[in-house]
Amino acid sequence: MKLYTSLTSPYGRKCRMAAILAGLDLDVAEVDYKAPDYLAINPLGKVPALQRDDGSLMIDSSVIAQIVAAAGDEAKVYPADREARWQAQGLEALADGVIDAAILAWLEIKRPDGERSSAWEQKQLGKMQAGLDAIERQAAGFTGRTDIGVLAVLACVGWIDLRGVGEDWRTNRPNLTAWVDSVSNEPFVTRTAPPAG
Ligand SMILES: N[C@@H](CCC(=O)N[C@@H](CS)C(=O)NCC(=O)O)C(=O)O
Repeated sequence: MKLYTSLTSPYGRKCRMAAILAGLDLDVAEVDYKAPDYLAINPLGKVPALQRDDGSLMIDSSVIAQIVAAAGDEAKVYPADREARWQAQGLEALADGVIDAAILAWLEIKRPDGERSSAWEQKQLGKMQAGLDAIERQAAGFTGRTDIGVLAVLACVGWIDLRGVGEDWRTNRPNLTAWVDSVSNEPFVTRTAPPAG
């Protein structure tokens, strides 16, 4: 299996963290999703994408993470208990939604003056903040967890820090802040951190 991703992609990072926790030595190919030759691999031009050993390509991080984890110690990332798994995947969807909104806000902020919609930017920042508030309400229960939900949360706040989108996510989110700090030296966090700069 080969994972095509950029090293700054939060969705790709979630898959890379899942691989480490499942004990898999995943082949990671760094790609520029804007490069024309990458479109020949993934016509949508998005990362991550997973090339499986049979040559087939799978897209979307929520699918890729499941395939990757299933090749190793799956229970580290996807709880065997059905309800716990649904809860973890629900949290993943929430954190991915926060990333989606944060990326849309960031892209808007980068647009040249005159093309930029302040209303759109504020709408996406509002979704991002509301999603982070919802994550904060669950964060007291994150201790000891390594499932796909908390991995998505880590990828999410890591990307927001990288790009500096909106006000600091730590403000008024003590539980999330304390938990993120508590896992910051774990190998699955440090080995997947986006390159600085
Ligand atoms: N839902 C997708 C989102 C993937 C995505 O949007 N990735 C970004 C990079 S972080 C991308 O490829 N953007 C390029 C584009 O949309 O053209 C997933 O979870 O994999």
